Amino acid sequence: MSTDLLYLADSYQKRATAKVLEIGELQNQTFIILDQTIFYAQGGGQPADHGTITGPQGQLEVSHVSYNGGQIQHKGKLSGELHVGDTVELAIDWPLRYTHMHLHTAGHVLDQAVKNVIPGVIGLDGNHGINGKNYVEFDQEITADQLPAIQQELDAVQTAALPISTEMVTKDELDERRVRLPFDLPTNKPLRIVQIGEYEPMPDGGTQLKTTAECWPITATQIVVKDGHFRVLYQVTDPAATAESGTATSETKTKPRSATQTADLPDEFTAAVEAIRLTLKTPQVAATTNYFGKKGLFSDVAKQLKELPPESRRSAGQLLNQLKQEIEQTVASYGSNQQTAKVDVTLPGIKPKVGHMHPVSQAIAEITQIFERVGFTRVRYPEADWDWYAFESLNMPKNHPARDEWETFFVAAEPSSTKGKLVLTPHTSSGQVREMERLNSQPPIRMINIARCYRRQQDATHTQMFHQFEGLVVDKGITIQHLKGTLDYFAQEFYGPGTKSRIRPFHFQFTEPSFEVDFSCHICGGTGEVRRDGETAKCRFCKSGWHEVGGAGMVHPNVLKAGGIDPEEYTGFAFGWGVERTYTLKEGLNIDDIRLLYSGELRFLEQF
Ligand code: FA5
Repeated sequence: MSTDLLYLADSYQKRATAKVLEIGELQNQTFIILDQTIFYAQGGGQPADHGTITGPQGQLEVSHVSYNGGQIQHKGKLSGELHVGDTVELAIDWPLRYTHMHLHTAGHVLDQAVKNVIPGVIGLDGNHGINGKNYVEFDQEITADQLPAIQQELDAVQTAALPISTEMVTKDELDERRVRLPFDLPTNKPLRIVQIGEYEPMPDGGTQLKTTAECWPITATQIVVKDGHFRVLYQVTDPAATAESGTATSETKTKPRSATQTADLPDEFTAAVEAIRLTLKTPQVAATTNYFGKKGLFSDVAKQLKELPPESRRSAGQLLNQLKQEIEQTVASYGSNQQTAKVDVTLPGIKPKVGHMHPVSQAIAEITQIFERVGFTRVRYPEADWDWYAFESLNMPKNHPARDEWETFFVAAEPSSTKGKLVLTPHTSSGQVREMERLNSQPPIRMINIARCYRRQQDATHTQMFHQFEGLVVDKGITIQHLKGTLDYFAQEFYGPGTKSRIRPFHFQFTEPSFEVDFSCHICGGTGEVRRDGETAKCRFCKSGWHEVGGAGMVHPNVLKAGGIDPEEYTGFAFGWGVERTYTLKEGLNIDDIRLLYSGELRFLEQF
């Protein structure tokens, strides 16, 4: 019988009752298997929980928990007796677990922050506190000068107060939902996905916080290259502990002081030492914990010394001396460990006002995910770019009348001798030739370029600054069918099943043939008619059954040539739509003036 993992449904459960299924001895320790548990078994980069399992005649001090073929082994020191069939009370060491949750969620937030800075990067692995190491490992090069940008994204995700939700899934459901699996999934554990806000869901079996607003501040500290992969190291800082001591961070409290001290020590010993270090983080916990008494935490771990192999004892002794000093210094700085902090628990709490991502940012995140799931790479190009990229390379030579429609803002800057004047990009099509250049004119290209655009326009459906998203696919044998398939896919993913796309002939200089793209209206289901007061009436939302969102077409041979690609060998399609326009057509939004999105009116924005 496998152990029911209660922590998967509720990471905040601190106590539970369970039945003992099996008891045994392993490496001088007792292990217990239960029918259900709140103890997290070490894995996925998250350390095991500690705590107690108490029965009618005895108690197990749990110092390690591991996953063993569907069953959870709770290992530790038994005092008294426990028997198969006993009903036992489980209590986890909550401050330790809560710190692990902060480290774990921070790892996921960091993963997303790095993806926001470096489109297309893949997270390969992570460690969130085991042996005091906190990092997320990526496949692509990340340099130290990208740390400030990563930090900015980390701060933004936290300020946005994004909800963190989890959901149990089967392997087939993961495939159906096209969840990207960057690493081999364990086949012997239940599968769960975690989702932060609208970001791409990730497979995850650990314990998570409920919102990014709850996260302790996260700092990306360093980039380390390991076996050709790039690790972003991070730490979290408990604001309560910092306020008291000015120094407490996951790094200072969980990182072993020197690699030589822990290299040859068993994981369980270093994990026990790290667990004690974590208790030092929170003043209330450190001030009330028994470290040196008979059943004290330090005394307990010190007793393990004689059970270690002789060659490890020297470094274990050094580590214990260091830990002892840390405990003494910390406890002295927090006051006597007999004194509890004076807190008036009757005072009402102050509920901080939390924000969320702007609706346009939410839409951008969702659009990005939809395209990334089918192999597109998100890119960004300059907002102020040369005339060559915005017009000339797109088959719109100087003085061509087609340029008028883009009502362009010119930048008062020195023109480039080869690429012309500097303009505020009036459309994301300016990224097409840049993407071809980035890939050294070597298809396949699957680009999704989402960026701010600028035009001298202002009314209920136009703003001077707006966003577009541009798709560009170039490869051998690309046809209109691929374009139509992509449009249908996006329509159903963004607006829901049943939404259809339609293309109508149009003209753009940079595509041939060119189309305008419409999506069917969700109110009338594409018919243009609704039943009102028992009568058939015109749908007021679309008036025709369809909404126009932007343009598309097959990439013009001259554009391919401008990007150094042979149009005889390759073909491609492109599309470019307004983010605001596409978003406001979503069911239930009822936004009839897109200028409201940029009004800064909180009463409006708080609704999304
Ligand atoms: C273009 O900008 C083309 N670059 C699209 C394209 C790309 C065609 C690739 C073919 C291949 P257009 O000017 O129609 O096309 O703009 C596309 C969409 O951007 C519009 O349908 C609208 O949704 C949005 N848009 C344009 N101007 C504004 C504006 N001032 N405010 C808000 N949205 C705008």
